[in-house]
Amino acid sequence: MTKKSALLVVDIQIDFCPGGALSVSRGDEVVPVLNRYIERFRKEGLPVFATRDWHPEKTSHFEAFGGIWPVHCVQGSKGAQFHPALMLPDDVIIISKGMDPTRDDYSALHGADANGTPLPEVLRKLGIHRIFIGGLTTDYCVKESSLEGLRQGFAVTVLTDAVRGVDLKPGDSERALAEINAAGAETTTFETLRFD
Ligand code: VGL
Ligand code: ZN
Repeated sequence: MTKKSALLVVDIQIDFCPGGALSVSRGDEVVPVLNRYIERFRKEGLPVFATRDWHPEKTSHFEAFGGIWPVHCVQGSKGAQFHPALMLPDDVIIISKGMDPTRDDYSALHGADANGTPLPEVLRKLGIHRIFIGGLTTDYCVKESSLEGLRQGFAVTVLTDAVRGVDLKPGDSERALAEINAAGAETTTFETLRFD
């Protein structure tokens, strides 16, 4: 049932790419790969979601206010913009997340669309049963969104050729992928991509 899958492109923003405020090593390498996925999903008539980390200036997520991160992806800032090479379709559904100044929260499933509708509700309304997840970062948003998606009853496939991690501790990304697998997610690369 090809009508029931969706693509979730996670946080392909300037601040997470080389030169950005919270730069992920080789983060920009996933952009052309994700562009291929986007094209493929659109060809199948499947919806494409793009999440963005979208923080207020003051949040407990940032070092200065008790968190672990440098200031990044502040709402409306240059660094919060999508990477200029990311080719989002006209009908992309943008999901903003990380807006609560009191919560250090990474899951895209806790984000909402432009109308404020939470992502899980948007997915259910569209009849989506499986989400394919790629983007940044493997050890935070990709991991938390995958685990939360599974907990909420969605099938999850991680696009292993289209993710990169922060790796604050060496091996964090590998451990994240192992954890996501153990929780019941599937994995694919572009070459082995199947809709079912
Ligand atoms: C993320 C680090 C800091 C993410 C967000 O979305 O993966 N990582 N803020
Ligand atoms: Zn953040």
